[in-house]
Amino acid sequence: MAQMQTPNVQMPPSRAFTFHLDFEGLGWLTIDVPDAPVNTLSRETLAELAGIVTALEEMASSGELKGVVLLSGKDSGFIAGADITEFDEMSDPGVLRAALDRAHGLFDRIEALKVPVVAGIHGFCLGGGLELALACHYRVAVNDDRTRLGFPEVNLGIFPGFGGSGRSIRQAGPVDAMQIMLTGKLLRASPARRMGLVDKLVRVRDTLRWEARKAVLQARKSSPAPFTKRVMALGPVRGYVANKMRAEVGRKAKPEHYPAPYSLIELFEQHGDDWRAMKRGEAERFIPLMNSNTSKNLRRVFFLSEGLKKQGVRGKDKPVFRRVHVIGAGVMGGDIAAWCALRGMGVTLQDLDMERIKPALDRAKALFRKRLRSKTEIDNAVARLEADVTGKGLARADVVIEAVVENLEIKRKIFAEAELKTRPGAILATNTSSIELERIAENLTAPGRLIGLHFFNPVAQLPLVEVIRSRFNADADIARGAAFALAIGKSPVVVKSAPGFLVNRVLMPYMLGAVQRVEAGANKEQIDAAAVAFGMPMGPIELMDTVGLDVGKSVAEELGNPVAPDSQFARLIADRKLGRKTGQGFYTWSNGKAVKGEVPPHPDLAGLGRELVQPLVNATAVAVAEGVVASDDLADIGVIYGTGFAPFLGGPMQARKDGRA
Ligand code: T1G
Repeated sequence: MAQMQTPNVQMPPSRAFTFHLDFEGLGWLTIDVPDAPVNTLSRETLAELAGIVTALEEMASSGELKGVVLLSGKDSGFIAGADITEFDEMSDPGVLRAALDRAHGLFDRIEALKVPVVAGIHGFCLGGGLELALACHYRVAVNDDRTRLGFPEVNLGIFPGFGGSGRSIRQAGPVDAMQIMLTGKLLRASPARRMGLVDKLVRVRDTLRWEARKAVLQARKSSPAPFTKRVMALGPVRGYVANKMRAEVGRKAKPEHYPAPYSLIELFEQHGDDWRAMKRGEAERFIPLMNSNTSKNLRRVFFLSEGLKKQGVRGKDKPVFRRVHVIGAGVMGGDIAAWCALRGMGVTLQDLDMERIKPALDRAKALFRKRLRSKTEIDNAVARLEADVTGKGLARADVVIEAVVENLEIKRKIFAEAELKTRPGAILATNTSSIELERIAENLTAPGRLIGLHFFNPVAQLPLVEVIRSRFNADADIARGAAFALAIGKSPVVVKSAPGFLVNRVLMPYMLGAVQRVEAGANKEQIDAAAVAFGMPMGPIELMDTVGLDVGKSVAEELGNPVAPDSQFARLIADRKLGRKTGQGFYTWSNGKAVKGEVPPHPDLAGLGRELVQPLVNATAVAVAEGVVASDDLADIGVIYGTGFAPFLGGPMQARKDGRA
């Protein structure tokens, strides 16, 4: 370790930064925001950095300073971005503009320092953190599985506001840079290096310092993107590229719902060939976006999702889960087993014979190939998922998840056996979507061991797991269930054991209401288009076909809304036209897609959509009132994560409060 020198220039006091000058004249600047799990750039932290940069400028001028290395002192990573908790208090455009101008000025000064400034990156380097790294002259990153770089701002209804729009284009070229800003996609170190956002990779964090030191002493500078990339932002090509980006974004988000990506594309269209102009143009667009309803709601959704992480058991009592035994190798059981194996668990998948288990293993392999990069990782995941016809995995399991047919007697039998064969601390969980837990658990010796872990189809896409609580469960049973859901990267929402729990309970009236309109002669394409115009990810009729009309019927009956025997719905079921899985339901399905006709014109499609979701909003309010879910916030995040309900509206309860649903 280089011994420390006392700089001739006095460093200002700082809570978030430490600095020392070594015998070679290298300044080692470490950010470690106190009492926080991750580093974020609050106004206070940025003000401290500004004072430090003033001292660095003086030391560089005096020749005392040969270069600066910026590192993070946190294990979690480099910097997670600007401090989102401050955004609501900066709603005044003048306050926000001044804050942005200060940040821009500060980052410009860092870039203008007369000595090399090198960023050493490990773990998260996101948003404003990546923008700060891009203002440095050179970037070294640890090439391991924890390093992630990116601009998640678009998930908050904004886009990079500290100069990152221009600097990322300068480094990565317009197409790649815009792609990661428009999608919020996070990059591992190696792709970030290929893209030009990072200059050098090291294998482990310990060598960051060494490599960064070399970069300073050799005065290495990052190269801007080559002309072959930059050409995509020149002249008429830029307009063409901008339209392609607009079309791509339009496939997932409407401008009236999510203005940020469209505003960023306009900024690119205006200044994409001049990164400094791009950077200068950020603030006037950033400010209205930050104050938009969409951004306020998306920030709330972010903090609600962060709050879900606290539902598990944390700290020293945090349980460790290694082995999962899944009973039932159907679509849900197989996909739950595959997901657990993907997330590192050892999994045994039980069913009556190999013929039933093999399709699930095949689907799992396809998921591993899609989500994992190297052959080794794929092979390891495959090895973690074992067929288990005899159920030998029960005895070693930390968690048992039953996902068999919705038959009460079969479930009771399964748990009666599981209770005897599993270790006392093992979690017993059912993935039932409709049977109240009490009826499954009541004959067990320890009924409190049984909880619900209700996953959503497709398991690999939908983050929500409803952790179902029966009257037999203690808080600890539920906390362990939530901890397991978090351990496999899911978002747990605790829900009381009541018909339909939360998501099915609110979805069903919405879907059945739409079906009734179609039965009364409404056009199904128009109904679905209206729901999407409102902000749902998919229309209710297409959703019913996707879920399966037979499943819809059984959940409807469970909720006391039986399907009328003389209805088109009942006739479709009678004819085994069950939706996507049989190729025919309300729609004809081809290659997994609903074949849709033209949407008849409607004077206020979004207004019709708002009418359609009323049953969903009302059912959510009733679920909260009945204590099925503990609060409006948990209902909102649960419905957003379980149904894709318009995140830009903040969920059904927030939308109702805002008079938008
Ligand atoms: N601001 C404030 N708090 C933050 C934060 C942020 N940017 N990022 C994380 N936290 C808090 C989080 O609420 C939680 O707090 C703790 O830190 C993280 O613990 C100008 C404007 C980084 C992937 O959007 O995605 O930069 O609940 O358990 O699971 O262009 O946090 O513990 O009290 O979540 O390992 C852009 C958001 C900001 C990143 C870590 N950056 N953060 O997840 O840890 S906008 C983001 C995350 C911006 C500039 C713009 C995740 C994480 P608490 P954790 P984790």
